[in-house]
Amino acid sequence: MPDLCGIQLQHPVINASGTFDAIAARRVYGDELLRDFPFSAFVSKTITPEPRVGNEPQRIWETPAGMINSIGLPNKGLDGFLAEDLPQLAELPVPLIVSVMATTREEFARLVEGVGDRDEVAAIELNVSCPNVHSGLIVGEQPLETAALLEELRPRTAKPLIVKLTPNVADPAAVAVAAEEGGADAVSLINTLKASATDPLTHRPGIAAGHGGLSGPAVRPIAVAQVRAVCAAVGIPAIGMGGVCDGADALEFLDAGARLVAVGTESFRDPLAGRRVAAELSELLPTPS
Ligand code: RRO
Repeated sequence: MPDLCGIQLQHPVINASGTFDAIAARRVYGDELLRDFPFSAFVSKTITPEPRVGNEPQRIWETPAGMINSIGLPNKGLDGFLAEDLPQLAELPVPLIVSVMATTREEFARLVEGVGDRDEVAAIELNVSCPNVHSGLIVGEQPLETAALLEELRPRTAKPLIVKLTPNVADPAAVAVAAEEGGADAVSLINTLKASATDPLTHRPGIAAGHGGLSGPAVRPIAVAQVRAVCAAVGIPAIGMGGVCDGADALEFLDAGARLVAVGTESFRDPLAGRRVAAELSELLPTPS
């Protein structure tokens, strides 16, 4: 059984934040979803201190072997999440990881303390890599900013802190090392790759925001390369993701050094993909003796 920062998991396949709405899925599949949950841990959609409506549509653009998104973090804010979503997510039969994002260290601290105080929460993912919020600095693009953020947050919770890394830098391993030195317990990668597309009918960007983040099978070789580089540079565990569609894809990430693998874009095509990927992966892994 894999272990992530002391959290025991039934198998190595979890979801990528923002790609599986467990509350909506429960409405569709009922308690059947809980009996055979697709993932061994659940990562929430990223929340921010205050509610956000997200970006103007068009928010998604299909590309060859992938898609570009610029959703822009729609969410209920910390108080809305704690009051409305957390009780429902706590009913899932797997550990809960809450993803948080803010634009200042103080706001990050408010999120980490607010979420970290709750027994229902097993770990916190710090999203320092969203490509779709125009707040100026993306913390995860700079090792020094990443280390400073971790040094601020580390003393504020005993819960494991996972840093979600951006692929949009020359040296993701340098950011991962900074996160580790700041006290992170794990890293997850990759978030989406900065991308754009032109609508052939309007000759304007297909995404209203002008650009967004690319995900899906198209990004997998880049993700595998970055996971390999990060795992060679840090001692903390990595959660690898980027275009995982089947068990063989998942194995690529484990072979690159990842402890766990996340399924993202594939869940939009097949909401139960996580379950299938986990089953296929277990066929490919050697049986423990
Ligand atoms: O909401 C989004 O637009 C979004 C987020 Br928070 C993220 O981390 N990565 C992404 O591709 N989209």
